[in-house]
Order: sequence, then C-alpha cells, then structure tokens
Amino acid sequence: MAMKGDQVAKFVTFEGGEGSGKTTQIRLAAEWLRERGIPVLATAEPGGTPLGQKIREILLNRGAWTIGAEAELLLFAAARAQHVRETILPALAANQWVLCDRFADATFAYQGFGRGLDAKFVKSLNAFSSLSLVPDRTLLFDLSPEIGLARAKRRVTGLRPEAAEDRFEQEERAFHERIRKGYLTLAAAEPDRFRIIAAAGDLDTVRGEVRDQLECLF
Ligand code: Z5A
Repeated sequence: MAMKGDQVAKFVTFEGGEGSGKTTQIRLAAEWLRERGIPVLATAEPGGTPLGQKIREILLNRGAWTIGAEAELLLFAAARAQHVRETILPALAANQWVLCDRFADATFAYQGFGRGLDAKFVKSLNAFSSLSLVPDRTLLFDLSPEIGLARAKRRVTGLRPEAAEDRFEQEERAFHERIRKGYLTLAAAEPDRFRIIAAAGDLDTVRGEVRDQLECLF
C-alpha cells in the first residue's frame, strides 16, 4: 500500500504471554512498514534505553538475587519511565511509528493479575511511569501457556546460558493462566484499543493478521 507523506506516526504495542510470538512478529512488521516507506522504531520492555537494559538484566537473570513483587513492580515502572522519555516520545515526535514489545498492559497482567498487587495502585503507577502515554493500538497475542512456554523454552534468550529459562518462565502454570486471563480482561475493557491475534496459528497466518491490523491504522 502506497503511503502518504502526511502519515501520522502510531504507537503500537505487542502484548501476550511468553512465547506468543510478539518478538518475531515485531521484527516482521517493522520490515514490512519500512518497505512501505514508513519510518519505524522497534523497541521492547524492559529495555529500550541503557538504563532499561541494566534493569532488564537485574529483573530477568535467574537465581542471582531475590526480587519481591513490590520491587519488581517498581523496577518495571522505572524502566518504562525512562523508555517513554528517552526513546518513545522523541521517536513519535520525529514522526516514526513505534512498535513496542510489551508496555503498561504487561505490568497490569504480570504484576497486577499475576502477582496479585493492588490493581488501583498498579493503574496509577502505570499512568505515572508511561507519562500518560497510551498506545494507539495494542495487539494481544493470545495463546495457551502450554504452547507458549514450550515455544519459549526452545528460544535463545540472549542472556547468560544458565539464565536461558528466566524468572518468569520458572513460574507455575497457574501464574501464566492468570496472565492470560488478565490480558483478556484488559482487552474486553478497552475494545477500541485492543485487537486479539490468534497466536497459535503458523507464522505466516499470524503475520497476515498483524498486517491487516496495521493497515487499519494507515
Ligand atoms: N514483564 C513484566 O512482568 N512486567 C512488565 O511490566 C513487563 C514485562 C514490561 C520479559 O521477558 C518478561 O518481563 C516477560 C514479562 C515480564 N516475561 N517473561 N518471560 P522477555 O522480553 O525476555 O520475554 P517475553 O516478552 O515474554 O517474550 P518471549 O518469551 O521471548 O516470547 P515472544 O516474544 O512472545 O515470542 P518469540 O520470541 O517471537 O517466539 C518464541 C519462539 O516461538 C521462537 O523460537 C519463535 O521462533 C517461535 N515462534 C514464533 N511464532 C511462532 C509461530 N507462529 N508458530 C510456531 N513458533 C513460533
């Protein structure tokens, strides 16, 4: 599809449980948008800035230290605040589309629904740490934890070898079921923003669904 010069940049987040295929599809979507002449920044949380990368190492490395639910929440929030200020807002201001692998909904799903932290507090911390930025569209990659965790186990994480299965992948099955339910609850509450992607499909089918959803934003 030919793009117009007056295209307004969009902020699109990719959410879902472990191994749902977000990272793979962000890469494909970014390539596809670039081929259409659309400037794109593909980024991820936690991460996306030097501070965010440090926080990511602290959060995801297995076994080296204990992190309680409250500290975990605040670390994700700190990474996000820096990410929005240093990376996301400048990219949008430069009229670049931003595709982000996880954002504030992940905090709701994992620390709120998953860890059971107070929903009202998580909501207000999310607004603070996002500098009130809300995605134009959120693609929720919905998949049973059974399939997702099996996929995630086969993937290379890029962390040190002994951390190949990170802190979140070690959680019990019920935790991952709560995450899935939490995401679906968030999607039901904001149907204008969320689109649910059937992530159990093969790579090409999912890629097609993602493209259809992005085209709706042109
Ligand atoms: N977290 C949190 O608790 N609170 C927060 O606020 C935030 C995050 C922001 C980040 O880890 C962790 O932080 C995350 C939530 C928590 N929990 N975990 N783990 P991460 O960034 O390292 O990982 P992730 O975000 O969960 O992504 P992932 O596990 O890497 O999965 P993915 O990105 O959704 O999937 P993928 O890497 O694209 O694919 C996984 C494998 O499946 C890979 O081998 C692919 O080749 C394969 N794949 C992909 N698509 C398909 C299809 N369609 N069919 C078959 N196989 C496929």
